[in-house]
Amino acid sequence: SYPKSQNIAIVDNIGGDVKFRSQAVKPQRELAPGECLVKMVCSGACHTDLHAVDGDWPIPPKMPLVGGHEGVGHIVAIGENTFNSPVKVGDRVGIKWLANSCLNCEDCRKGREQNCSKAALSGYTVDGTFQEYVLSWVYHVTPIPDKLSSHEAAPILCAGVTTYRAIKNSETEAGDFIVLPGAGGGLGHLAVQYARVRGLRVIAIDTGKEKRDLCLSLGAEKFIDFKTSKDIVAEVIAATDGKGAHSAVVTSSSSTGYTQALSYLRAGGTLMVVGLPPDATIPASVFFTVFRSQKILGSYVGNRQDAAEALDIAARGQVKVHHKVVPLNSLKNVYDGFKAGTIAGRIVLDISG
Ligand code: 8ID
Ligand code: ZN
Repeated sequence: SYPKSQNIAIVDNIGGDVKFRSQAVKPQRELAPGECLVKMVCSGACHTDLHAVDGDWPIPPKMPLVGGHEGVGHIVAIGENTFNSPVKVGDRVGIKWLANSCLNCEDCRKGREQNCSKAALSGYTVDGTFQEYVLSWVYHVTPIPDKLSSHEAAPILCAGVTTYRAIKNSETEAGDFIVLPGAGGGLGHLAVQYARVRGLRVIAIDTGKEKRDLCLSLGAEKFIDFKTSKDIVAEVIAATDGKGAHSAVVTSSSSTGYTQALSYLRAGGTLMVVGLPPDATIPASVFFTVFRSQKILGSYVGNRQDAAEALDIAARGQVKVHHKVVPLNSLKNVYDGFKAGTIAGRIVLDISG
């Protein structure tokens, strides 16, 4: 059993302030087959949550909106007549960006659940994890390995899964060079580590002493400060035996992170498009894309298998989330931190102890 009402963090309209109020929780008897209710312990805050509040992407979010898509909690109820549930009441599970999908269309069958036309997106098209009780779906919640604390697991559910998949698909091998613009942020600092797990040589790009120290401590072999560097392309080329990098995974939330990427990749190199700055384009020369055999690949979060793999690597201690824990009611300060670019690693919001 669980209470009839709960505390939520909600935004009423695009660009609006975060408000905290109480709202009814869906009663057990009203849960549809396949639905479950998860009592949140904590949730990471992703830059995407700020894009949603600002409404700066081409596809608008629902409003009013409870944001959040990196949550961990315990299942407190499952809809009656749920067929073959992979989880049970009491299980600790994660809620990621992809809250639900049909599992039967061509995209789902091919493992690209993210592209399902019926996908439900946490904290975007359905209410997300910045609340005490989240309505979710048993076939899509992510079991959390016992060895990981909830606070360490939460950011893996978006930042971890996304960078794990992007690096896995970056067409690189051990010993190759990978450039990571945005390396000091939430996605980026996990990208540094997932890249190291694969034996890649990391060139981190971001700004400021805190992010520099973080990236170098996580195993980047070079850090380039995008605010003070006079020539980012030349610095990357010099750091990569004069030939350029094999891949770049851009997790910068500003379009400038993409500007030089194709110029510092070597022939045959792969640009992984991950960061989602508003109104951004990737200007690529047709001639040089062909002449240098370069690839540009969009990479969108990850499927259930990517989530299991990314969590397993973290549970074995090979990737650690650098995080600060604050209460849910500091969400507005977190958004200010994203705007100012002052968050190194991730912030995890405590929802209930
Ligand atoms: O599935 C996806 N593709 C996906 C999943 C999750 C998040 C995409 N995202 C998107 C977010 O919507 C956001 O646009 O990835 C971007 C990064 O999310 P984040 O890691 O949560 O944001 P952050 O912690 O603010 O990190 C961004 C970093 O970029 C740096 C900033 O200093 C910050 O550390 N940065 C910027 I702004 N401009 C840069 C530049 N020109 C830069 N780093 C290098 N070069
Ligand atoms: Zn995210």
